[in-house]
Amino acid sequence: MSTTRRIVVDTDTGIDDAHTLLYLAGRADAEIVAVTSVYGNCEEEDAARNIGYVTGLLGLDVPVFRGAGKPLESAPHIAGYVHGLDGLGDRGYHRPQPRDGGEPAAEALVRLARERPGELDLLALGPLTNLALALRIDPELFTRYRSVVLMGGSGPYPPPGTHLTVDANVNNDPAAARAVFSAPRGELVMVGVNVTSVTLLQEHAIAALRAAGTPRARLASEILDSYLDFYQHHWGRRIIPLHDPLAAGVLLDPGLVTAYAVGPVNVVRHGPQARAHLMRTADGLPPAFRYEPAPPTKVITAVDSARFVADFVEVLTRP
Ligand SMILES: [Ca+2]
Repeated sequence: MSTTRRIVVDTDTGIDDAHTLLYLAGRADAEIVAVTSVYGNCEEEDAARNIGYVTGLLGLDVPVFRGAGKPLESAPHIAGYVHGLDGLGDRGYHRPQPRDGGEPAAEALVRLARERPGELDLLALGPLTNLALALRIDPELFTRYRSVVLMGGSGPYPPPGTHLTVDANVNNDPAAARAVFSAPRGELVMVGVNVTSVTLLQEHAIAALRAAGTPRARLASEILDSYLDFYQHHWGRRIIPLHDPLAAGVLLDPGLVTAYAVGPVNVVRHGPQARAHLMRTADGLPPAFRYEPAPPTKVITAVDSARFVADFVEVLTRP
């Protein structure tokens, strides 16, 4: 049996999404079957252009299906101050529209899974709008994927006193996230900011990317500047979290996961911000309030960050 994971990537192609496509393309055990675009880090049109730009640089002939331009129930909030207005750090790249796959992203997500049941993995790296729209067409959609792995959510409730990080993917479209976390599934894996924001590409790793000179490493480091400008205000250092790449790493190598919990995930509001939490405290207990029942999600609570970051740098700097 082949150990290659055949992956459909749903992406709001900003900087860490581009890093993820570069990483997947460099892994011998991954095949990108199709890519669907969604607004989020940038406008949907820019996400599609960025998918075309990155796959073109890699020489990949992958169908691209255009997806949602806004959340289910509200206007999009585009974080141009994080990823640049164009999603790739405003480097002025020539980014023609990729050839259109010929059907909307939601329909493509359904068709691909029905054509190859149990064979494909779905990796969701943006707001969950396309997935929610696909679930309206086929409520059993997730059961047709080998697994669904998403970058999003915030893990269990954190220990009291912990700084709360908001995850843009859930916060951008809480209604879509609600639909996703309540849908029937085979395996749904949540790789949330509780683990991605502590999986850091530090100064020496960024220097290694800049020094490598390979096309993959060059693009990966060129687009970092606006991201570093933003994140330096978090830690006082020019380092970044590998949000989306870690989700790809967990999909390809579940051995990276050193701890996880399984249970219902609800989308909850803290003031203006929405978060997806496992309905468990940091001690593994149910929360003190009533919550909605939901099918079990595998919620990652710890990973071997050092091993993942080393692999990420190795793959991107390989000649
Ligand atoms: Ca993303």
